[in-house]
Amino acid sequence: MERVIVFIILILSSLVSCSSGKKIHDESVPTVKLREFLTDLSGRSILFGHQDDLAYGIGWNSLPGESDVKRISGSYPAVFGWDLGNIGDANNLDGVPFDSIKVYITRAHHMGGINTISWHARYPVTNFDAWNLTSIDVPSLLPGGKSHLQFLKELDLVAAFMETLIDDSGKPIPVIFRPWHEMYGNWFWWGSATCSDDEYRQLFRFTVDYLRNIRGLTNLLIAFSPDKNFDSKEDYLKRYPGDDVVDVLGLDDYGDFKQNRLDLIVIRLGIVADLAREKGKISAFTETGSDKLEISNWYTSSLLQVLNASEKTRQVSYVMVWRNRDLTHFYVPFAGHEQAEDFRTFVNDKLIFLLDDVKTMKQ
Ligand code: BMA
Repeated sequence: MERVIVFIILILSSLVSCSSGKKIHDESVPTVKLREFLTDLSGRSILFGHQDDLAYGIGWNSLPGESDVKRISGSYPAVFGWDLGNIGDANNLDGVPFDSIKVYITRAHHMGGINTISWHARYPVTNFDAWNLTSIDVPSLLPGGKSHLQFLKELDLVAAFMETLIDDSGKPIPVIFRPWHEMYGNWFWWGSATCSDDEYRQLFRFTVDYLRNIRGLTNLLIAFSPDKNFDSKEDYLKRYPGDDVVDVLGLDDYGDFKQNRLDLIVIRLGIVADLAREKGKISAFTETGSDKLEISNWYTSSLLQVLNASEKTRQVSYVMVWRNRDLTHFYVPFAGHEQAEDFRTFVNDKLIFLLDDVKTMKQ
């Protein structure tokens, strides 16, 4: 009897601490260490990341061990970005086989890296790509809507992919999932042109609820990553789906660099950092870059300047640049590129951490 009472008390007290929002340190939850690592890092160093880093680069594709960041700096990046666009096909929207993405994610995890996954989702009803705004009806995807089952099919594909991310000892690999990004812009079907704020929040909340509570995934930290179209905390939060479904507050910003408005990026990262601190969340510069490195010495003259601008910008836990597709679309310099040395200067800065720096905790 006594045992039963103790058991009941334990259950009740755990329910109380859950409902009061207290974070419980439970090592069996796959995301616990990742969350703690990123939180501890904040204000000390900023991890550097690269989209599709292990999959291909300038002049190579599917070469085991290769990485454009490693080629030019000697180390892999600390953060590895991947995308689930065209899930259900053999290859993702940028031609990377999903089976290979799983291998890369596992490899990156075993090397001590962090994986983040975006989703340039096709519209589930027409299968048109993420940028096609024809016949969009977001409420029809939500529970009770006429296309809800088609949306569930897509989410099931995402869940099935996430479920297969298992490390060599059989444990789920934690990843930062970043769905429905750049939602204040008007270029994606979940953006401002075709989806209201309220519909957006429902779409986001349903996605996370389904993956975590219906499909039971325990390995996802969820990132909310607006584009640059906000000027205040209130603007940033217009589509915020809620503290209970978001772990990482992000920013995707390319345009302010292009227009040489470093001041605006500093303000926007400051808003993200303030909100992250108030809410007890992680902040990240989830996507950025200068395509073809058209901005001279972009890494030290632009990116490092904004990251190092203030105590707030230094709170950012990682920064990730986009992919190196080919000579007409790349963000990390390759051997012989005139900004190769500038990139090395950037990564040698004590604020910036590549994978080797995480291992040695560079001073
Ligand atoms: C864009 C470009 C596209 C790509 C898309 C999704 O920024 O790189 O070529 O298909 O991202 O990765």
